[in-house]
Amino acid sequence: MSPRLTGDETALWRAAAQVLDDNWTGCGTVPSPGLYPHQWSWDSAFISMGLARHRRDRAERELLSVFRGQWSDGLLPHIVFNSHVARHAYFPGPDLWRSRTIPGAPRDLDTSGLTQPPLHALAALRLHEFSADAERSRDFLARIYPPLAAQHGYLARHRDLGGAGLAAICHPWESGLDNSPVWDRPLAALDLPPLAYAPDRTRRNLPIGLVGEEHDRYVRLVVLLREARYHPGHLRDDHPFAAEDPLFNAVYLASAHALAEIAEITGHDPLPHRERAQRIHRALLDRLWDRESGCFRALDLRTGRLIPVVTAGAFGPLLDPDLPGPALRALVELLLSARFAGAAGYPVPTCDIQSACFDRGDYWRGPTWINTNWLLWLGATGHGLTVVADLLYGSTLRLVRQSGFREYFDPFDGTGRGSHDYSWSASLVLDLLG
Ligand code: 9WN
Repeated sequence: MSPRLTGDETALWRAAAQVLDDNWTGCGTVPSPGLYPHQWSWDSAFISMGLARHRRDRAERELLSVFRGQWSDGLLPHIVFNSHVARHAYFPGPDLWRSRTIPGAPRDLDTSGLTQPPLHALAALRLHEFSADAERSRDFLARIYPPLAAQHGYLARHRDLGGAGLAAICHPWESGLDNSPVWDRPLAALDLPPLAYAPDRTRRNLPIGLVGEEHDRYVRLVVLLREARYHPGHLRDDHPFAAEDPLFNAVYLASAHALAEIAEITGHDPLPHRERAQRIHRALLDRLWDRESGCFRALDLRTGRLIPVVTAGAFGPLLDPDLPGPALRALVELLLSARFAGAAGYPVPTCDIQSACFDRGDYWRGPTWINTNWLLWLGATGHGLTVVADLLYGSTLRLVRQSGFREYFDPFDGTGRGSHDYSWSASLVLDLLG
């Protein structure tokens, strides 16, 4: 804990640290005690950065343990299932994915067959930057470099479906922003045959908005992937959902830069990572920048069109250190406009407030989340946008002071929603407080 903290900040810091202690399972951290009882990939990356300020050894274990689930082709699954948790505690559990039947997937544990935004290299480098023991930290980087490089190799080899250097996602869950209105159209275009299972519409472990036909479509996409044995050829040629998302790719880009630095520190060749970062940078601008609306949008690879709705994902490329001035200025203008900053005093909501899809209470369709605001804060800080960064910093802390470490928040009055004691909300507050 930094000695510079005020009394009020110290109390907040302690409360956040307590959440992480309570959600620690012995080798990793659950996103939330009841709702998400396994280990999620990008959650662990966010969580490790808070742990770095609190329990350094756990921060490293958190990141390493998520890589236990990595497949031999480099795929880093978005869920690593805890075998001590009842199989029905979370749906979809291991029975939907059947990962152990797939050659190259781990034999000794169950995983999903999808990935999530590849934030891990960025997290690993941040752990190193805030380490008090440089030598030990270099050993950690040396250990985690090969799986990180394999993760990026997988994305470049098997997910560059558009051929320009971006990684495509094949399921809304891969975006991390599951029911974002961005995915409404591609999901609606999906054929939904009669279900082969009886959905439990009353399931308590599904967040609001995920119960119903939308969730059936999520499951349908998984069944298609599983039937194709998660084969890269299926993703390229047949899978009905394929999109290039600006937030996913901005995280990929920031992590590619981080990986180049890690390569240098650990005596590997940084050049391939730098070249990859350059390609992602170019492709983001060439393919996802929409000059007319002055922001980034997701590209539906199945229709070849940019998806019209503007969400918090549009600001993801603030994480690009080489973002050209005009694009940077346009993003800041949009961020501070009534469409995103209309919610006075609270951080950025997940959807354009003026869009017909906006819903202040529904998960990723409007509410404010700590992780997206932390990413924007990091991007703004990197560009020296101190006013924007300070706004995001102050309003994020205000939110958790008011409502605690909730999963998400009403963007107009800050009311907490979803699960309590949500790990990344706590962890990123530790990172902000420093
Ligand atoms: C599906 C764990 C995860 C986060 C995602 C968030 C939510 C899962 C769900 O919870 O997704 O992966 O059941 O809705 O959308 O970003 O990683 O916290």
